[in-house]
Amino acid sequence: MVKKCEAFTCLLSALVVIVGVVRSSELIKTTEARNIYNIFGYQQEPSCSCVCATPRRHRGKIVGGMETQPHEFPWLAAIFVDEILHCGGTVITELHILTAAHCLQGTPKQYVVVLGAHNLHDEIGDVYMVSDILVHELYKPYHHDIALMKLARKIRFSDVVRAGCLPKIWRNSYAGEMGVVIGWGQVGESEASSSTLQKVGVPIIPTQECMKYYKADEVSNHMVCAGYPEGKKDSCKGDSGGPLHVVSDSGYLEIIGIVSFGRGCARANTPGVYTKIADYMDWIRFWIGNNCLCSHPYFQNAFYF
Ligand code: 4AZ
Repeated sequence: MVKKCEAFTCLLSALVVIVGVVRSSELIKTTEARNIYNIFGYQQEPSCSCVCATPRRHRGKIVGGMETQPHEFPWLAAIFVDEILHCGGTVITELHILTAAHCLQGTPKQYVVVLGAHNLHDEIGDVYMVSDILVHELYKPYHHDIALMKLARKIRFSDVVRAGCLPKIWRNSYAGEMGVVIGWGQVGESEASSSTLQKVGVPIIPTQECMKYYKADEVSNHMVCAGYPEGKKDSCKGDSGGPLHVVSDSGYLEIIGIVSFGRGCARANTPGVYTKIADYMDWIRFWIGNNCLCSHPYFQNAFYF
């Protein structure tokens, strides 16, 4: 009897030691992974099992743009008020839509979010009610134009509904890169909005240069500006709150801006102005709380132009 007990205790101790070794090696692996991320200057995100962005590879209105492939940008949200398109937005967690503060000046029950849509007239996508609105506490036109919507129920992810990738590494400037902006907004300054989703490429210019085209207190370093000197291609009314993308080093689309404002649309020497998301990542992380952001894909060949 005594001997049996000793054997059992031995077995138990051995089990405890084995479990301990396995768990501590897992801990070392995680710590190493963290250190590798830190060496390359990556932010450590609490990431979900999901991967953001899309494996779709399409070559490529908004103003001066072209129709997207259906569901080419499955992170785009259409925000409606009284059944009229009000703004765009981006799915960033299974409960949150990132958009512009100037899009959310009402109460949650006024807004309806539609996901997985392409032609807003033909078919309607998945419909979500809004339970909460979080507008940046320092928002005043045109500054800190960023807000989150919390949906009343979790998003059902699918082939046509998935989260977008937010900036992974903080960047001072995106000047010289081609931005891709999308939306169902007006296809000209005095024209109607588009029923099908449009995309357009707009070159990102230095924010210092952009300040010359606007009044002194309108443009800040927390903004990204994009447009051709001759105008012609731009975001417009109705595109507000939607995403501005660049192709990341690994080839997938990274969402770096939120359509914010401009003087008219597609005018010469009048770039479109976007909220620079990289400057607000801590604000976003704080308000999404325990809801994680999807991991970034390792590599993707994307052809967008
Ligand atoms: C707007 O009124 C608006 N050209 C959005 C973007 C731009 C201009 C106006 C940028 O919502």
